[in-house]
Amino acid sequence: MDSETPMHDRRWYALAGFVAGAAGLAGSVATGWALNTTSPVIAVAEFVRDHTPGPLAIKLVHLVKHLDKPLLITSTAIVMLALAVGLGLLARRHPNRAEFGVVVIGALGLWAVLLQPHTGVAAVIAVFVGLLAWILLLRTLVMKAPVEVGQRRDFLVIVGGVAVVSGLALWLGRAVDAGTRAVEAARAKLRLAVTSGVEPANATVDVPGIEAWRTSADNFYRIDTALSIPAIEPSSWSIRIHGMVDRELRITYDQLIARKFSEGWVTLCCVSNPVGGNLISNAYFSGVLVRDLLKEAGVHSGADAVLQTSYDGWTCGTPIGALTDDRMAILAVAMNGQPLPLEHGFPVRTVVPGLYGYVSATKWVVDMEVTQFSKFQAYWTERGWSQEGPVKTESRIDVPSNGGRVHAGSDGMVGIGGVAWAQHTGIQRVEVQVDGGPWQQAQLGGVPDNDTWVQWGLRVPLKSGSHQVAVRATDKSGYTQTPVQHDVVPNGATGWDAVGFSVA
Ligand SMILES: Nc1nc2c(c(=O)[nH]1)N[C@H]1C(S)=C(S)[C@@H](COP(=O)(O)O)O[C@H]1N2
Ligand SMILES: [Mo]
Repeated sequence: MDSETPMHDRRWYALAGFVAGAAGLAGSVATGWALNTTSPVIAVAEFVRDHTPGPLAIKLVHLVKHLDKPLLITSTAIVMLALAVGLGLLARRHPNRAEFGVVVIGALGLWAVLLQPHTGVAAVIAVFVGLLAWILLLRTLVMKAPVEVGQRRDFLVIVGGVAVVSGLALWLGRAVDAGTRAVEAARAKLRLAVTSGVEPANATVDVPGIEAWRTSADNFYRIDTALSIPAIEPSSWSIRIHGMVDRELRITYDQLIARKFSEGWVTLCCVSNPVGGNLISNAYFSGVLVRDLLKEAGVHSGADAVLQTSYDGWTCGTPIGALTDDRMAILAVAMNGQPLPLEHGFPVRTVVPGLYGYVSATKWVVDMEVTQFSKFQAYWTERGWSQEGPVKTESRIDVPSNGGRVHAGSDGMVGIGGVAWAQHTGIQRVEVQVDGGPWQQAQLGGVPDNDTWVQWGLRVPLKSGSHQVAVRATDKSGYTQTPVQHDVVPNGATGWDAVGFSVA
């Protein structure tokens, strides 16, 4: 019995440290939610995100897919909890040093919070709530740590109580989540003079299983670095256009939506979309032409870039040519006839046909600085991605799926189809190669212009057994997709998509 006591003893302190730390983190996260601000846990996770080398970040994101954000936040919390356990153990002999350790962690959290844009008093309050809860609980629990068996029950009751209160605080904070609710409500009230677009009558090729030509807002791919989605009231949004211009502009949301809207179909694509991947979507966007705004501002000669900044501090550099030529580069306020969803940039985002999202499609955009590429680095160029990111001509096979098993029709034919894109250049031709044979031209669906993807399809006679199909597109500049497989870094993947399947 006696020899066991020290061992148990340490476990109680570890538990005290864990519970105090967990309650502190919960307190700060709950306060952050309730006050619609960041919490130190998220801020530290964002710090880790911003300091992970670019190529490594991409590999990790590909490895864990859409779990990247939850995983990053969870592992940050786990590291913090491990530190909390350590401080609990330290408190057994050196309670003052342990409390000092908590203060140091709190200071680091505060520093990470202050590094984020748009942190106000609320974010600082969230840190202090967490810090206070952590220290007070550590002090209390360490004093109550059981020395004798008879005291264990009391201790566990306190620990259980703390856990319940922390859970409640998190639940309450989530429920309050005042900012997001208010913004969702403001979004629901908006009545924008926009339309939802009419799909070209022949957009859909007659091969079942090809991804829908129009992507619904719910199915639209989502890529961003935001660990918590910015909640911005339209009434508090404005954009500043400045830098190498004759007159600086500041435009509020009401001023923006009072202007003439341009509308059109645009297929957005992510530079990290691998061959055959689905980080590409097509929707009808409505907004105000950037070139009109730049004209009003009066761009100086010598400017070659616009440095865009989002509300949450993400940046990208867009060639000024793509924002001032005849393409529909807009500050978009709606997608498929509805105000942008929060996760796609509400209330205003940039959309530029022909460029990958990482150099153009700023969500929650609040600042445009007319400048020169030689004068800045943006979020992804700092991490090794190219300065310029025109979308590469590509094509994808949707059916049959790779490794799939299909049935031939009664006529012995099998449908093959997918999508091809060369935004702002246009697709001329799509060809399909079956089992290494000659290239056969596929039928193309209709498109409104060159800024969207195009469906392609054909039916081929196939005997039962296994087959291989490859696809390649040729764009209207005459370029045919190279078979050379290239990784997504630094400016987009190349290569032919191919699938193997069997016919039953
Ligand atoms: N504020 C902000 N805007 C952003 C990003 C981001 O991380 N933050 N990511 C860009 C990238 S890489 C892409 S591909 C598109 C994706 O837009 P979507 O999520 O609406 O599809 O947004 C772009 N705009
Ligand atoms: Mo992207």
